[in-house]
Amino acid sequence: MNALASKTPGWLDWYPNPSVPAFELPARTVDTHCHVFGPQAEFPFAPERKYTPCDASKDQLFALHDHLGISRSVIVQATCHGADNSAMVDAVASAGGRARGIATVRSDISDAELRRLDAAGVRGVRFNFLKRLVDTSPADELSAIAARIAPMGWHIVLYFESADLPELADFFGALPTPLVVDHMGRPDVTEPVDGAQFGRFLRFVEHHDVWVKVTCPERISVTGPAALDGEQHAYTDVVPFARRVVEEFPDRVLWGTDWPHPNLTDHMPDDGLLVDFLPHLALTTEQQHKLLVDNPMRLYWPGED
Ligand code: 0GY
Repeated sequence: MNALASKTPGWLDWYPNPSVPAFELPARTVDTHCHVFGPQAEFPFAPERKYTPCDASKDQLFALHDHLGISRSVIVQATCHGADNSAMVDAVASAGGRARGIATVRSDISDAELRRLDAAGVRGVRFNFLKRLVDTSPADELSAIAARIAPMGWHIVLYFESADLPELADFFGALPTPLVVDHMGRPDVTEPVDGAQFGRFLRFVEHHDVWVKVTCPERISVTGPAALDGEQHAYTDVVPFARRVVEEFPDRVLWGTDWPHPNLTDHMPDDGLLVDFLPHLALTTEQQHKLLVDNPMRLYWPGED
């Protein structure tokens, strides 16, 4: 067997002993954005990957979910595995119907493989526009993939940065499936929440069939994990952005942990504290229930309780 690849220098491993959150998640909470990495010895990373992470296995993910009180998950193919969806599919299969998957596929994927992924619990593909993570496929290839998955009832998960929305919006708007946007479209939280950039994102959501993941305060924040004066919680600068999305689109927001938090460079969040961030962005019990249970169940387990 080949030697295992070393982690990218400076790689931050996931938080080993997360706290017990003070905020009690409602029963049937869904984590709609998490990943598995390897384990590398069993599921090697893709040669074209842009980073080599630590291992983050399905058992470690499910243990975290048990600890936090999360019932179901949506496991998003991580870019370090390229278009080899084996580790993600294996994790979904192990969850006994309580996980769904989001795959990365190339335009030459066969119909049989698409059907196999569907039967395994995959419900969408991810189109990633972050150059530090992937060499994005040409638009015509993405359109061809979209046309093939639309009849299967799948959706497209979009990962982009807010500054890139103007040039991507027409392409996104023409896609034939529901869209799910990662991490609120990565707003620049040093800009005003009422400013042009976030306004453009909110109008995009308003006018299209879009769901928004209100995720990754730890990735978006500039003020970081320390509580600021007058605020008893971390990631203070993200709150107005997340709250705005939850208030404007209560029926189209989703939440997730983003465990094992790839490519963070300055700190690794305590996943228990990420749960405790939730009541700052979804203020009412009704908003919380929609965000954590009703919305993800409708999208990923339609018709199921
Ligand atoms: C995230 C964010 C990142 C990475 C990936 O698949 C991935 O490699 O999604 C990132 O580096 O911003 O959503 O997990």
